[in-house]
Amino acid sequence: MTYQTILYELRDSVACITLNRPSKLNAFDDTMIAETIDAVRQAGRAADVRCLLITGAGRGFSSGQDLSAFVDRDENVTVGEHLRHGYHRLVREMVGLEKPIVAAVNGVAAGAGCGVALAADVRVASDAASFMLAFSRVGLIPDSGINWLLPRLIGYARAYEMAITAERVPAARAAEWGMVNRVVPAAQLMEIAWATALHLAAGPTLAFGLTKRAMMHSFNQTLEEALTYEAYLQEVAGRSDDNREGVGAFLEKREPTFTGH
Ligand code: LHQ
Repeated sequence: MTYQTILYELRDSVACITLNRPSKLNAFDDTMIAETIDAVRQAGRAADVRCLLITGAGRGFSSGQDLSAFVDRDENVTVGEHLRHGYHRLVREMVGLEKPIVAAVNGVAAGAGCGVALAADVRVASDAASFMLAFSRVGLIPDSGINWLLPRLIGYARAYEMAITAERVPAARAAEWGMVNRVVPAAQLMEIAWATALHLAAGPTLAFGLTKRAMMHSFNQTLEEALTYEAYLQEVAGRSDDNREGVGAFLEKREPTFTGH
């Protein structure tokens, strides 16, 4: 698929998606939603991709739904259908992707753009970035999985307050709250985000994928269920080349070379 609204680049086992509608702070129109879903799927299917990096072109990460495109939409499509057909599929693809996703949050992440950032696994934010649940400004509730993802990251009180005030939360406060993993100077963001993604891509990525599955499943499990599932997944990891390599490297006092198998 040739993309019009995103860039897709592959470098040393890292696929990078750049949301690319900078004049609208990378607001999502239907094309950008469809292309981002397709690119995440492509990264999932490609055996040579072991980590996904996602960022925005220009000064924003994403300002969420393109409101002008939404006003001009086919009126037979309800908001619920728009979500089910678009953002829900995107969030499911990201959360279900058994490869780590690094979001390089370069600027404002608002509305559904915040949801996309939250659906990544590791957020590296520029000191110029901010997070905003813009929904209530247009009389809506948070969507794109935010009601599920955000209280789990920062707790109900902060998440609910972000939703009802729609205030911009600067990167430093977001880090303090546990919404981002680290904040870096804007000028170094992409260098650090690429280094993070390349480092992860050289790791035991089968185990990284299984860890994501175990932790995501745990949210809906009892301790007993989580222990059972964890033992099952560890059987899978325990049969991997990476497990053999990791143990061998430790005993031989050398650096391991992981393949993701
Ligand atoms: C935009 C947008 C935008 C279009 C900036 N659309 N043009 C799901 C299902 C169904 C329905 C609706 O929504 C959803 C999910 C959602 O995401 S709802 C929330 C939608 N997003 C928003 O409400 C955020 C709207 N944007 C803003 O409040 C501001 O742009 C923020 C605070 C993000 C950034 O402010 P500034 O840094 O001051 O930038 P700006 O406002 O000047 O924006 C730059 C340009 O981008 C500007 O265009 P212009 O032609 O005047 O230069 C904006 O109109 C355009 N833009 N966001 N979402």
